[in-house]
Amino acid sequence: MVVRDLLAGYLREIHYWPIFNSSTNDIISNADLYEPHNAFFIPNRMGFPNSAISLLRGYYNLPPRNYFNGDFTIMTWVKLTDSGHFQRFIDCGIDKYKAVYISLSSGLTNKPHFKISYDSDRESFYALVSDNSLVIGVWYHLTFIFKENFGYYYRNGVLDKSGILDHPMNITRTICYLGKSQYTGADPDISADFDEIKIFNRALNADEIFREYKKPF
Ligand SMILES: [Ca+2]
Repeated sequence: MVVRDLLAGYLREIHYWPIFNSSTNDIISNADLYEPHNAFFIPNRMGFPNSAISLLRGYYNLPPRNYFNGDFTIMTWVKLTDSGHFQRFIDCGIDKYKAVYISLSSGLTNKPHFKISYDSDRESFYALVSDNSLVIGVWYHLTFIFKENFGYYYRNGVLDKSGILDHPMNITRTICYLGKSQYTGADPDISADFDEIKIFNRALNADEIFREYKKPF
């Protein structure tokens, strides 16, 4: 039962960056994080050495892939270590108006902000903005979902916010960052620690998200 569930869960992930043994490789699809800037390996939240990454106004690149092409789920463990104007978790597209981007702060509020811009020369009208600030120095499990025109944001396995979002384009995303904005100059690189980053090519349900949150690693 447990083995079958684990295997089924594993197979539904399309990208998984567990961060361990000083590696930022994607162990499912080889979309290895590369060219780190101001990035360091640190103990994860359980104290295992070299099992999480710390970005201090830093970022990684993600290789070109079609990461988001319909319903999707992206999740991570994250701990903010400083505030920053729209500092990014992920910013991934072909230019800044054709991108999926998730900030861990709307403005300087530390309230997560989720937006998908589609095939235009301006930002999407729609955005999902949490009403609840993340506390600096606290680990959270955050999940962002797109499903049939709606976005959903879960914090520690519990739904925090939902609302209309634009669709992601079905494209190979050639400009893709962990921790960096395409609005260079306006938004600083992030100061945060990350661990256990996963992307699924479908919308996980509430039970599945809670199980991910409860996984002991
Ligand atoms: Ca890890």
